[in-house]
Amino acid sequence: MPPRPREKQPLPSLPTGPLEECDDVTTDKIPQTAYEPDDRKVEIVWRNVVVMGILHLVALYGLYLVFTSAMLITTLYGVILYNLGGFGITGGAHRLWAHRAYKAKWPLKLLLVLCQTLAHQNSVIEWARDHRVHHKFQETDADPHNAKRGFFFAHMGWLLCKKHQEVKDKGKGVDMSDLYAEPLLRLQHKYFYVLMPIGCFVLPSIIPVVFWGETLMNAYCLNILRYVSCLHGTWLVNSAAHMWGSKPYDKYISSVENVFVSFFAVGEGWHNYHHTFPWDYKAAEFGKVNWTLRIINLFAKIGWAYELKSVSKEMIKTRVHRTGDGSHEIWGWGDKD
Ligand code: ST9
Ligand code: ZN
Ligand code: ZN
Repeated sequence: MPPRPREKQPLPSLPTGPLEECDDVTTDKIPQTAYEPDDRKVEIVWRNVVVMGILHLVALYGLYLVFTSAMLITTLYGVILYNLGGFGITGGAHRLWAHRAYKAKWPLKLLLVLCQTLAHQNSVIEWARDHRVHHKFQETDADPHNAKRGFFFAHMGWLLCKKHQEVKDKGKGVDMSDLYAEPLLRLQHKYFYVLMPIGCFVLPSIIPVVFWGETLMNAYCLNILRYVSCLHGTWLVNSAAHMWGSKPYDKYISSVENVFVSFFAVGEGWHNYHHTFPWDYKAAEFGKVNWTLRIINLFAKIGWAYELKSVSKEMIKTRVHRTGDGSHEIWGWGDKD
């Protein structure tokens, strides 16, 4: 007799609801899906593999040019663009729009959208949708970059294949109405494939040629290097900061505190804190290696950023004692922020 096909277990119902539920309640008790690894059929999107492959080759050549023929000012310009794009992701797509951790006046929103377009990690709306789904269903198949599927998948593999059906099914329940209500975000989303090529590739490559006489080849390749580096800086938060580091706030989740990631991710490596208290605009308990925090604070001084949400010391302390791994003393020692 042929073996009976394995019966699928019914999926447990996952919590759905408003963004406010993305707090310790959901991160603590997220149920696992009944999918077996066998059900995770990987449907590779070859277009993305080819595009990413070419981008990486050009970036490597750009790195070679940095040490051979590029002008120093072009390299410095690349570092500045890396940080500007990074701030568009951290201060804009992440803390402002995905988490609503603070409010911003329109000039800051405009600046953030421009910087986020420079970083090209999809439109703010698409970025924030994937990220809200990541928080809500972390480490399940509904998490777009589920770290349980290994370093490469969490880092960049998830962008090279079709999303798991669970991401789409469960993702539908995540409220995005607040972002669609913002005309600036709707505009960026609608015209993304016009704005992004100009903002991320054309203008950044032309500026060094026009303003300080760099060759187009050097300017173009160094800009691709800047773009690809910024992608990896961001992707490290999904991979390394879900694998290697301490868990002072919640030892039951995979995200960790990782200073190395924080350095490259403009302050977003304090990921155990962030998943425990996702509404905190600091995305960390302290101000160490948190460039994004410094910049938001500067904007708060001139009134462009306001209603900054945070977490009381008392709440952090209670949580550290309840679910921390005991490493809090090491990280918090001597910090006066
Ligand atoms: C990039 C993004 O790199 C990186 C994000 C990283 C996030 C990190 C977060 C960490 C914290 C913050 C740290 C910041 C640090 C910054 C440091 C800076 C130095 N919910 O997607 P499709 C449905 S992008 C609900 O095509 P496929 C929906 O109906 C890099 N529904 O799925 C959708 O239709 P529509 C450049 C969802 O076909 C439909 O499915 N960009 C959801 O499986 C189809 O959606 C690329 O490489 C959801 N979450 O294709 C492009 N998702 O949209 C990569 C989908 O019309 N993307 N649905 O509503 C792709 O090519 C494709 O998405 C795919 C999947 C091939 C990956
Ligand atoms: Zn995460
Ligand atoms: Zn987040």
